[in-house]
Parts: sequence; structure tokens; C-alpha cells
Amino acid sequence: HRNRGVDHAPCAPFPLPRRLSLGAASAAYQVEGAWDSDGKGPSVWDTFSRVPGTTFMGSNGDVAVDHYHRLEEDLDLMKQMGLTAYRFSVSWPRLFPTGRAPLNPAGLAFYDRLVDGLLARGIEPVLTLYHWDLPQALQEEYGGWEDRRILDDFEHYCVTLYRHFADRVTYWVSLNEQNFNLTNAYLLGAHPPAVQDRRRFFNANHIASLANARAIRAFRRHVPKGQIGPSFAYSPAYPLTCAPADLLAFDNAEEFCNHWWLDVYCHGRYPRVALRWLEQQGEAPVILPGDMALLAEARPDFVGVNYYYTLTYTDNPLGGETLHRINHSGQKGTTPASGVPGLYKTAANPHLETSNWDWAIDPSGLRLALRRLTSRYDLPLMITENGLGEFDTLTAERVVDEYRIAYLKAHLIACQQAMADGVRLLGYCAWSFTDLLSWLNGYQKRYGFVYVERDEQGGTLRRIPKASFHWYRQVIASQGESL
Ligand code: BGP
Repeated sequence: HRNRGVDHAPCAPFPLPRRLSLGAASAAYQVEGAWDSDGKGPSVWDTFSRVPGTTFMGSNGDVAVDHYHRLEEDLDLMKQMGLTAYRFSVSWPRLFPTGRAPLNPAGLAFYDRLVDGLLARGIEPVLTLYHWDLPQALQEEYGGWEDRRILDDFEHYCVTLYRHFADRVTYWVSLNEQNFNLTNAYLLGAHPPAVQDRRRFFNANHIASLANARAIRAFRRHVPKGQIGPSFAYSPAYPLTCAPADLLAFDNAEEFCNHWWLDVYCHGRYPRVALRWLEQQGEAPVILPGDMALLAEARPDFVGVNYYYTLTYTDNPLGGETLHRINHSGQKGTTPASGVPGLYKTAANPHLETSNWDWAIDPSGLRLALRRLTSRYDLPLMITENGLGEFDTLTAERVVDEYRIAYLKAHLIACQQAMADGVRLLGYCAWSFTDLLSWLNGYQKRYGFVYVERDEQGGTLRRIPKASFHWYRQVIASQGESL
């Protein structure tokens, strides 16, 4: 695998935003480990990953990369790299083992050490409230996102964090990739609770949107000087050809896979065409009086963009292709076409190279993503994730990941171009700082600037900076001018 298809047109030096700049990201379940230490309760992922056949080679986050116990070492590596922002998530069941009071003080103390450790090193914390690790207790009690009781519990958890960190944390992410997580959870059966039911999907998703809105509404009261927004897994759609049927498929994909969430977050409404179609299918979510007013009240300060690839769509008549899971093995070329009959199906883009997990490598797609979001929603954007998952090899204490450097460099140039186009970019957080557990791909799909010596069975957990670590340090030190 090598990334070559990149436009290296010269452009102005990267104008770094004033407050946020070049950072890196992680998520609690994927790095912390310590899954039952110091009073933490189980999350739905702790339970799900124990069910045979759910994750790659049965991998789980019991130990992950042991960030919980190696916090100081990881913070020192961040400082050494010169990171100016670090995005992390708080584990809800570490704070509230059963999902609601009583609070686990040891859990909160860990995030105190993390935030204070970042600030002491001059690194801006970007705190994600929810990155998929729902307390198992709430899943069992009322079915998690399928019940409106979660709205009070989630708001209470958020307000606890607002009160505690308002003076130290400016940037907050509400829900991470509600679209990707719930699609996997309720349509593909690939994330907990592993359901495949379209009505349940649209209802759970509506409740999650309400939770997002409640979190933002409460934020205004408790963190008036902060900024908050959701992180969205944005895969801009392309039509496979200029055949009108492909254009319609592309339009359907934008409506159902992107605007369905983004219009709700930013405009407080569902896209009319998609809603009409779902009503005709009997699949539209149950919308109660007051719901739409709440959604409209909660316009975010920015949209967090998790960008990895674009998707290309073609016509999919009734009786055609249904939804299929993506590649979780790293065996290139094994991703099946996936779609919704009558709306769209995916197709390989003949113009783009792919990673070993069949993800299209498309820096122009990032520029396009940022421009589309800016034109449609007119909000500042923050790239909360972008990176390349690949097999890495440790040879003589070195990892020469020049393919990752090429990927990140091309995407940073796309950011420069988008900013020149008029996009307001608050910051860029690469995924990820250290290697970490990929939810369904185990430890072999690596993203980090820092190699962690472990595989699905375990390992020494030693940290070894990769070539990309030294490259990114230079990029940051030169304020983005030396790419
Ligand atoms: C996003 C998630 C991250 C991370 C990333 C890479 O969807 O927010 O948590 O996992 O994707 O995906 P993967 O690990 O499947 O390669």
C-alpha cells in the first residue's frame, strides 16, 4: 500500500488558528484499559466484546494500551511531540458505574489528572462526552438509547462534567459519530446492542439527537465561555457516473447518510425528502410535541468532522443490494457493495487508491467535505479525527510509516486549501496519538504516531515513536509551514 494520488499544488503556508492548532485524538475504551479498576462499572462494549465472534480475534479493551496506568508517560510523549491539542473521551461508567449517581470519585480523579497534566504541558484539552461506552446498567435497565429515560441520565452526567471542568476545558464534543455508531448498533448488528431493525434504529437515533440537544442546552447554562459541537463521521458522497440514476443515488445517500444528522444538529429539522420517504415506509421516528423545538434550540458552536474517506454511489433498484458490514480483516478487496434498495448502493471509485481495509484515500474529499459543510451550515469546523489505519512493522526499534506521513500531509494540504476557500477551521486532531484498540479490527489496524508493542494476545505495551511522530513534531514546530 502506498498513497500517491495526491495533488501537491503549492499553496500559502498553513495559517494556524489562534487557539487550537494541530493535535491528536483518542477515545476512552480504545486506550484506557483498567476496565474494572477503581470502581469503574462495565460499559456495553465490555459486555459485547466478550460475546464470541463480535470483534477481531476476540480483542477487547480490558487492558487496551493501558493509558489509565501510563498517563504520565503518554502525557510526556505528547509534550515531546509538541501537541497543542489533545482530544480524549470520558468513560461514562468510570464516572457513574451504574449510569447515574452515586459518582465514583476515583474515576473523576483520573480525568482531573489528565486535564491538569495536559494544561501543565501547554496542551489544549478537547473533551468528548460520549464515545460509545454506554453504561451496561442503563442498557439493561431500559434499553439505553431506545428509551427517553436516557435523556435525564445523560444530561446529569454531562452537567457533572460541565460543573467540574468548566474552568479548565474550553472545547467539548457532545456525541461522537452518532451516525456511525447507531448505524452499526441498530442496522448492521455490529456494535452493541447488535440489533438489525430499521424502526428501532430511527427511534433510537431520534432519542440520541434529543440527548445531544439537551447536552448543548445545558452547556449554555454551565459553560457559557466554552464551545461545543457533535463529531460527525462524514463520508462525502460521489456519484459513480453522470448518469441521472447515479446522481439520484448520490443525492439519496447525502440525504439519508449525512443530512439526516447534520440538518438536525445545525438546523433543528429532518431533511424533508428523506422524512417523507421514511413515513411512506412506516419507518419514520416517533416525534413528540416539543422535540423539534428542543432540536432547534441546540445549534452547536462548531461541527466536529471525522473524515477518513469518501463513498461513491450508484443506482440500486428495489430488490437490489442491502446493507453489509465493512472490511474488518485488513484483507484488501473484501468489502462488499452495500446499500438500501430503491435508494443507493456503494461502488468502488476507479480514481482512488484504497488502504488495506478498502478505505478510499481521498484528500480532495476532505476539502470538499469542509466546503460542503461550510456552505450548508455556515459554522466553524473542527477536524476531530483524520488518519490512516494500516499494518505497521517494528524493525530494529523503528517504525517507518511513510505511507501515514503521505496521508496526513496530503490531508493537511487539503485543510490549507479549504481554509483558502473560506472554511473556518478551529483545529485538526489526527487519529490517533498512540496506537490503540480499533473497535472491530483489533490491534493490528494501527493509527498512532506512537507505536504500542502489543497485539491481540497482549505484549509489553512499550511506547515507540514512529517516523510520523518526528514528522508531525516538525509540522507543529513550524506552525504548519514545513509539511
Ligand atoms: C471512528 C471512531 C474512532 C476510530 C476511527 C477509526 O469511527 O470514532 O473511535 O475507531 O473511526 O476506525 P477503525 O478503528 O474502525 O478503523
